[in-house]
Amino acid sequence: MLFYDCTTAPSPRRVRIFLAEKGVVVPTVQVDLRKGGQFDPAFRALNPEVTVPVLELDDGQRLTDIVGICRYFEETVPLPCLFGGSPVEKALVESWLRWADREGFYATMDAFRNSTPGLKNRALPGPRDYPQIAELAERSKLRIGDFFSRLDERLSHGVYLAGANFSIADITAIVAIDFAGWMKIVPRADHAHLHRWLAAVRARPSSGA
Ligand SMILES: N[C@@H](CCC(=O)N[C@@H](CS)C(=O)NCC(=O)O)C(=O)O
Repeated sequence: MLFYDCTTAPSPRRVRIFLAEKGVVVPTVQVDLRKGGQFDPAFRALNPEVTVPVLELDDGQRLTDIVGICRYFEETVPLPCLFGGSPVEKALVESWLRWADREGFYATMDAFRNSTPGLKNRALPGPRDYPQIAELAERSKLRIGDFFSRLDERLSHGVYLAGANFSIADITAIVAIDFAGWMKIVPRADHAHLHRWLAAVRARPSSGA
C-alpha cells in the first residue's frame, strides 16, 4: 500500500488527520504540487485527475477521492469510528460531512484558487486549465463567513459537528478553517461555540498531521 501525499496541501491533510486518529501509518510518497509534481508522466499515469491524495492498494487498485480513501480505512480499521456508529449517527455524519465539504472546503478552495496570483490559470485542480473568476473569489469569501456563522450555531447544540463524537465531518471543517486562514479569513471573536470547538479539535494530536 502506498499513499501519495503533499504535506502543504489541504486535501491530503484530511486523510492524514483521519489516519492519525485511527493510529494507522501508511508508507507515503510526497508529490510536490508547487513544483508541478502532479503533472509528472508517471503520476499522471497513476491518477489522470492529477490530484492528491491517492491511495494505491496492494492489488494495484487506486483510490483518488479523499472520502473514498477514508471510507476504506473506516472499513478496514473500524475503531475509533469516524463515520458514525448507529444508523442515525451515520446519517448525521454523512450530512455534516457533505455540508462541510460543500459550504466550507469547496467555498474556500474557490476563494483561494480564484484569487491567488500564482494560480492564474489553475482555478480548478485537474488536467484542464481554467482561468480565475474574480467575482467567484469574492462570492466564495462571503460564503466562508456564512460557513463560520452556521458552524457556530450548529456547535451551540453539541460538542462536535455531528453530535457527541468526533468524526470525519469535524476533520473536514478544521481543514477548511485552516485553509481559509491562508487568506487571513478567520472566525469572528464572538463565535464562542466555534472557538470552544476549535480549541478542542486543535488539542487533539491528529490536528498536527
Ligand atoms: N479528487 C480529489 C481532489 C483533491 C484535490 O483537489 N487535491 C488538490 C490539492 S488540495 C490537488 O491535487 N491539486 C492539484 C493542482 O492544484 O493541480 C478529492 O478527493 O476531492
